Order: sequence, then C-alpha cells, then structure tokens
Amino acid sequence: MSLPKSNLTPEEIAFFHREGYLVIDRLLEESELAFAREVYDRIFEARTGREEGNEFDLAGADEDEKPAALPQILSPARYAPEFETLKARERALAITRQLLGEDAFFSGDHAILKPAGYGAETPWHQDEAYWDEASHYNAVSVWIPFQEATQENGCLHFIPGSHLWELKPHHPIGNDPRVHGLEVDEVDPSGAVVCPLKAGGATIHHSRTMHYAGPNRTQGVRRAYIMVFQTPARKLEQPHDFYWWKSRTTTREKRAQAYKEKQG
Ligand SMILES: O=C(O)CCC(=O)C(=O)O
Repeated sequence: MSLPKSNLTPEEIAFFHREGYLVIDRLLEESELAFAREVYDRIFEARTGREEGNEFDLAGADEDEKPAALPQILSPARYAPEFETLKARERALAITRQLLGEDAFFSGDHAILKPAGYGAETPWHQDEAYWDEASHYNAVSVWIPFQEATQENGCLHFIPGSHLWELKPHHPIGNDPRVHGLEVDEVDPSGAVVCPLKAGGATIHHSRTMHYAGPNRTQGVRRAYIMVFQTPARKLEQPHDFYWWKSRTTTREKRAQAYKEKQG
C-alpha cells in the first residue's frame, strides 16, 4: 500500500518519546467530517454490535432498559466499513510508523460517545490494563473527535512521561464488577496536561500513558473515534497479573458468549 508521507518533525517524534503523547492539529479532512459524523451517529443510534457484546456501557452496569452513561462500540469499522475509507486511517498509519517503527500495523478501532449533558467521565487509566496480561506492547491510540473536543465536553488529559511507568493496578469503575470500564487505583493528576482539539484533529498516546476524559457538560454530543496501531506484540516470560478481570460479570461478556454459542 502506498502511504502518504508522514509529516512529523524530528522535534515532534522526540516529544512523543519523552512525553508519551502528541497533538496533531488536523488528521481528518474537513470534507470528511460531516460524513464521518453521520456514519458514527447511525451506528450508535442502532446500538450496532450489541448482540455480539461489542456495544455496551463502558461506565455503567449496561442494563438494556437504562440509557448508557458512556456508550462504546468495539470494532466499529466492521459494522461501518465507511470508516476504512477515511484518509485519516492511512495518515495515522504513516505517522505511527514514524513513532513505533516500520512494522507498525492497524490492530483495531473503537468509538466512545459522551451523550449531551450526561456522558460520564472516562476515569484515569492505562490502555494496556485492558489488553493481554501475557504480552509486551509497543502501541499507540490515535484519538479523533468528530466535533470540537473541549474540557467541557470531554477532551483527553495526559500525565506527561507516564508511558515510562510500570503498569499500575486497576479496578472496575466504582468497584462494580458489572462495569466493563477500568480505573487506576491511585494517581496524582496534578501534573496532567489538557488537550482540547478542533474537529478532525487528533491526539496520539502510548498504550501506557495515563489518561482521562471528563464528563460531557455541554448540550452537544462528544464523538471520539479511536484507532489502535502496534508493532507485533512480544510474549512475556513473566506475565502480569490482571486480577481485575477475574471477578468480572458483565452483561457484555454474557451477550458475547450467547452469540458465540448461537453461531455454533
Ligand atoms: O474517549 C474517551 O472518553 C476515552 C478514550 C480513551 O480512553 C482512549 O482512547 O484510550
């Protein structure tokens, strides 16, 4: 695949490796924004992927009859291949290869919606706490808001340099085993950097960078589309112990299991 030339400067690359995040003013073309929003709203409106366990409430107990506090869809491009056609995908891959190495590849996507007026906060966490405890990762998330992202509607906050930390212990949000979302046990956010963005801008963060997004206190929805890129993961001789997954009883898992059994 011929990729657009990535335009990160040596200073930007050095900034990412030092701070664990990077701000890109524009990743998604202005002309693609309205289309991207339309596709995004369509799949959230239809709760696409719910039966398979791929649509759920990241911050709540995920009961069918209650509106989700923080709706999330895993692998949205599977349901809306329009996302694969966005030029931002190729651009993000080219940028990521500058940051992680030429063997970096797209490893998945997800979307997190903060509904107008009540979308919940995304608590402080490191992404790797969600992943395989037996693997070592060299990975980033490219986070793109499809409207302006502000401190009021839930832009990202990062703790500079935290990508160099060990993976910290996490627990389900609110210590509720029915909740899929994770929160770090302890963190001092006093040195955090807030990263507001224009629509179609992006932040890139390392898979260990400690990050947070506030609740949506505005009258508009906050849409974020996230692509994950990584180099091939390496198996750890001494796996971590992600005990926070072991006591989990989410309805998302139950739906995923039932769906698998139905498929045979
Ligand atoms: O969009 C959000 O609220 C949080 C995003 C996030 O945690 C991530 O992209 O890793």
